[in-house]
Formats: sequence, C-alpha cells, structure tokens
Amino acid sequence: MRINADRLHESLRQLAQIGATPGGGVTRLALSSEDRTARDLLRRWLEEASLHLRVDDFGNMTGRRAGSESSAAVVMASHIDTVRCGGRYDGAYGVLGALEVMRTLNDLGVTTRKPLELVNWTNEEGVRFEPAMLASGAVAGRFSPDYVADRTDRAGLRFGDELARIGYKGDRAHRPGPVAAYLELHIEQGPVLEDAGIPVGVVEGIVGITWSEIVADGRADHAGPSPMPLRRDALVAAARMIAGVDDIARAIEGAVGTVGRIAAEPNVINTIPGKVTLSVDLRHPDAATLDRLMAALEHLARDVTALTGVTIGVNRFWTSEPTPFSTEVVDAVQAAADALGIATQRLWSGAGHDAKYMQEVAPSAMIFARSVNGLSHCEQEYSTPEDLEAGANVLLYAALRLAGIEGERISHTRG
Ligand code: HGY
Ligand code: MN
Ligand code: MN
Repeated sequence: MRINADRLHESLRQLAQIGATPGGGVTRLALSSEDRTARDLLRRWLEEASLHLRVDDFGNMTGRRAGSESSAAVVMASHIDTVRCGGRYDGAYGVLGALEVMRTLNDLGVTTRKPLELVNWTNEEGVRFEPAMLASGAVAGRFSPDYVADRTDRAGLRFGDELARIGYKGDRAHRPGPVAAYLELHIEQGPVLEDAGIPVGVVEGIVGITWSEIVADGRADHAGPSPMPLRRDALVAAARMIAGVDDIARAIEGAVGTVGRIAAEPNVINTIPGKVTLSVDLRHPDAATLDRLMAALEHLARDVTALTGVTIGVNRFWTSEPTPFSTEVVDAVQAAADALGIATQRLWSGAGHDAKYMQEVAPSAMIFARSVNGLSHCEQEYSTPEDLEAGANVLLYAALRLAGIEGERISHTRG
C-alpha cells in the first residue's frame, strides 16, 4: 500500500498556481481572494474524494471520511495560507498529503475503524492577522471567538469581516473533532535533515515562540534645520533595537531572534521619523530561556530610551509555549517509517505549527520531509518529489496505525 505520488505532485502543482509569484513562490495570505480561490479548489477536491465537508466559525475546513466506528477521528491537517512570497510546500504539503491519503484509501477500498478527518486551518501563518495558528488556537480554546474576529490586518480590515467576505464563515458546531489523535505532515523548513542526509523527520515537539510589537515614539521634525543633538529620531532608536535583538539571540545557545516587520512614519525622505513600529519574534526550546530573552529585550528598550530620548514600548502579545508531542503518536510515526523502511531522524520543530494547539486537546505529532538547503518562507523553498512521497507514505501508515483497519486484527500495516 503506497500513495499515488504523481497525483500528489499534480495537486501541489495546481494549488501552487493560486497566488503564484514571478519567482516561483506563492503569496496566498489568509482570507485573501487567493485564499478563497484555493479553498474553492480544495472544496472541489474534498467533494470528489467523497469526504463530508464542514466549515466552522473560524473558517477551518474539515473533510471527514467515515470509519466502521462512529468514534473520535484521526485528524490529518495543516494550512493553505502562506506568508508573502512564500514557498509552494509550507502547509500545502500537509493538506494535500492528507488528501492523498484519503484518495489512496478510496482507491484501495480500505475502511478504517476510526473516522479520518482532513483539516485546512485558517490563518496558520499569522502574517495578515497576527498571531499565528490563530484558528487552531481558537478551536483549542486559547483564543476567544471575539478575539479572533476582531484581529485586524495592516489595512485595518477585521478577520471576522474578511472571513464573511470570502464566504467561509461557518458554524461553531462544525469545528474539527472530536479528535482521537492528530498528525501533521510538513516540510522541515530547516537544515537538520539535509545535514544528516535523512529524508524524513519524526518530530518530537515544537520550540517556544513569543511575538512582541515594539513602538519607538520619537518626534517628527524637518530633516534640514534640526540639529543632531536635539533630535528624537524614532528610526535611529529602532535601528539600535534591531541590532540589539540580533545580539540578544546570538548570546544564548539555541535562541533565534528576528525583526521581520517594520513601519516608519511618515516615511518620507525629508522628515525625521517620529514613530516606528516593528515586530520581534524570539524562539527557544526552553520556556524559562524564552523569558530570559524577553527580559533582555525589555532591558534593551530601557537602555535605548535613556540613550536616545525616544520612548521604546514593548508589547509581548503572543507566546506559544514549547510543546513536546505525545509519545504514543510519535511512536506511531516512527513505526510507520520503520515499516516502510524509510530512514528517519528525531528532531524538534523551529517553526510553529497548528499541531502545537492540537497537542493541547489530543495526542499529536508531526512528520517532516527534508527541505533542500533548509530554505522556507521564500520562493526558493523546495523538497524533492521522492522526499515528499516518502513523507506522505509515512503519513498514510501512521494514520492507519492510529485509526486501525476494519477487519484487521490490529492496525499493523504491512510494508
Ligand atoms: O511562524 C511560524 O513558525 C509559522 O510559519 N507560522
Ligand atoms: Mn506551515
Ligand atoms: Mn510557515
């Protein structure tokens, strides 16, 4: 029993055309018109695979394949929203890998004991509507429906209004689950598997992530007559913060720190910037160390304020705690790969995933396919067809181990 690799690659190719960028990547921001078009395509594919589709109040799309038992489901999920100028595989691979598992079981006429559900999570990236993993976090009870609905993008548009605009505002009663176990197939997005020469990763957990918004509040003034000693240049202060974030992260083993988003006002050539807003993304596998990184950031803000006279405000608005996955599901992934004779390596994810919030409500784990050059969140994101196929076969076997096959004594899938 194996997935149909050509069909998986063709589905990935078709989905990547929606929001395609000139450089070979994809921009398909959550709740954008591109996201709607992709959702419509996915809806058609789910219906063609005879999966019962439901859409919940956050726009999460669930396709259900009945089992011989009417019990909690084995859920396979990821996301089809992307970052700006992102890759063709981040998220899409997990959703279409799950679809390929369903299609393969249909081809073979296999009925599982537990039902299977495929989920497309809304707004995993947290790029248009911060924070990330917003809709899976809401289903897990970490964000209220009002908090989610009121999140706004940089243009001030509300999540709730945009969800209605694209026609994917569903019903609370149609949320995924109940969940017996959760599996997420994803590209690694880092260099670990490639450095090890290993095609598939058995993911044991996700590092801690915390996002903050920094506001540098200075004084706009004319770029000409204003003497340097009298200036309160918000962009110069922000530059000190940006360099400081890099220093803070480099000083702690295993930490990463990124300033990815910045906006200067009024952002014109002959005015000293009065206000600058920037984002800070800090990550570490250990929660206490993540807090140490935050303490260092707040200390830096005080120093820069004292040095420049520009007030630096730090708002830590989201924290995703370090999340170990459940041994039971990690072992099912490992056993699946072993049954297939696929070489694996254990690792933790440096990227956030919806699996983080699903681990809070059900035993969960992830499967990684190797990333070429470790690149992701860029148009150069790439994984070989062979590695993508290997990961999807591990997903198939792990799902069957967790869901069981009707009529089989125990869910041992033969190689
Ligand atoms: O930010 C992340 O790690 C994920 O790509 N949303
Ligand atoms: Mn992703
Ligand atoms: Mn991503």
